[in-house]
Amino acid sequence: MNLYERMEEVFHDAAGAPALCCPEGEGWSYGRLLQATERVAGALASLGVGVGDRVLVQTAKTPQAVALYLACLKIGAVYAPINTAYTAAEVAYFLADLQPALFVSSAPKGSSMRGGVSLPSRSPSRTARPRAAPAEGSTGDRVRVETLDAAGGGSLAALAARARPFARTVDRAEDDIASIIYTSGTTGRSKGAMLTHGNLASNARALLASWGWRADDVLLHALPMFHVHGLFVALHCALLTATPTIFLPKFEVSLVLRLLPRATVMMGVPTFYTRLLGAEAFGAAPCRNMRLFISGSAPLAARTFAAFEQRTGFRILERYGMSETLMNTTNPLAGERVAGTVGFALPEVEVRVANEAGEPLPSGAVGGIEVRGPNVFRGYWRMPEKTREEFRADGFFVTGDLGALSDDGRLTIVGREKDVIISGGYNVYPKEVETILEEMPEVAECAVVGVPHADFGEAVVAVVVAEEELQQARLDEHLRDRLARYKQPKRVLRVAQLPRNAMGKVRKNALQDAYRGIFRSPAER
Ligand code: MLC
Ligand code: AMP
Repeated sequence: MNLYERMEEVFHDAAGAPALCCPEGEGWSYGRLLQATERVAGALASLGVGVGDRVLVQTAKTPQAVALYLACLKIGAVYAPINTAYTAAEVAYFLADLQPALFVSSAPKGSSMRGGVSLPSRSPSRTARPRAAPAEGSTGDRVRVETLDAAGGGSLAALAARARPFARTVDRAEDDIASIIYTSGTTGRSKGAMLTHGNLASNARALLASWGWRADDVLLHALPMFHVHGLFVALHCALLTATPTIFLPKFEVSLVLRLLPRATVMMGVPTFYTRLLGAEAFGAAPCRNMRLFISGSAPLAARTFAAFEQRTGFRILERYGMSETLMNTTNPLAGERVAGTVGFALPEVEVRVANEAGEPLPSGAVGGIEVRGPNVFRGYWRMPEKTREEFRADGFFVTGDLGALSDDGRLTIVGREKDVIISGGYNVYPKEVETILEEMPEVAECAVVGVPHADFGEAVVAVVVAEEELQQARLDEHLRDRLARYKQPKRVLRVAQLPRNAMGKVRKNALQDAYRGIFRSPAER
């Protein structure tokens, strides 16, 4: 039941076929990926990483990083990737929460983490940083740190080159954990969603069938590899069929335009599509070999869907998922793709819209979206209470999204119950940003909201009560080491007081209404 066992079978059969085609540097065949995975697995084993051990990973997107993911699966370790934009203070939280056996970082040699970092306690202060440790290796409360850099080098790569290949793939049961994906928590504390080998395998099967994956498909992969979209949804489709992936380090319009003619499928967040539409050279010509454009992670605006169809002739296929459940619904490959809807439940997945008590509502009614099936995660890492709170007695998971089902089972998402901003496909939790801003002595109080933004869909805006206007330099200095750049407010607005309801709660809707035009040109307002 180890997911890697399935991959290994197809890799062997396709050893000479292209696996990861990089625009710069050499491409990797499936045979090379197989060998690299065995060597990295050997390196991990030589470091004492074994079954059930967590490996925290914050590295650039490279073929070596793919081999590291696969090696973790192979040896039964738990792969826990995190955003490369996180600061040292943010990383300290993950180290403390995950208690990993190994941290693989892209930090260059000689950086403060060389040789290991002290493991912070499980509830470090928000600003705790990993402290440099003098000696190599990890013992006791120290975490071993190895590096994997953007050029494919680093201490882990060097170890792998010398390591004895680890040939065996460790047996795993369906409900053994393969990966922990951190999703930010509404209280400001990130929660680790535990995904099992069974979750990953069943969801990949459902997607391959629903999207009619073909032996001659070529995936254009420009998503980051630390979220379920780029890592599981996209990569698994290609790996489990041993089809080639055009593997880009990041999304860049000019690179995508150049390589799109070689691809048949692309997956992206809506920002990918709005940025492509913003390029004059983009049209039907570069899409000549494409068969499918897929969008997810954030709402795809109906106007983007329409503009894309007009420019290219393609109707983007929108699907809906989340870290805790992988993919839940998809618009059909063959039937009508309706803009503004996220389609039908995937095979074996049950989706319902329910009231606050978890009672299903009739079609057309708006309520909470709940999901049950082999795709749904096992729970939050070391947070049994949080896990219990978000599951119904009958096993449905409460997603925190709001929606309605049509008579024939098509889902439309209409909003979110959870206080989260989705900016360019990244989730930003207002609470986390508010807490950090309120640490500034000049900020009496603040509220963070998402407002419409042409590029990111939503942008983070902070509304602060402060004696004086906040100096940009002070803000930058305060936020630099505490908060990943993409979470930092794109605009900070000072007000005399925040609007509150009778209960004293900040009326965030009123703030969103007041500022919904700030990123629009006067003509759009
Ligand atoms: C980058 N920046 C962002 C941002 N990404 N700001 C807000 N929101 C974002 N998403 C900021 C940087 O901090 C920097 O700020 C500036 O933009 C340029 O940085 P960059 O690295 O050059 O950005 P760019 O390459 O343009 O990235 C934009 C992007 C990227 C949209 C291509 O964010 C991206 O790849 N997003 C995909 C996220 C994703 O994979 N989500 C899936 C989650 S899984 P400054 O000020 O320093 O210039 C999930 C489940 C599901 O949701 O259903 O799939
Ligand atoms: P994450 O926690 O990063 O996995 O983000 C998951 C969230 O992204 C979901 O709960 C939704 O709110 C949102 N999401 C994913 N796909 C879509 C979509 N197609 N339309 C609207 N929201 C989406």
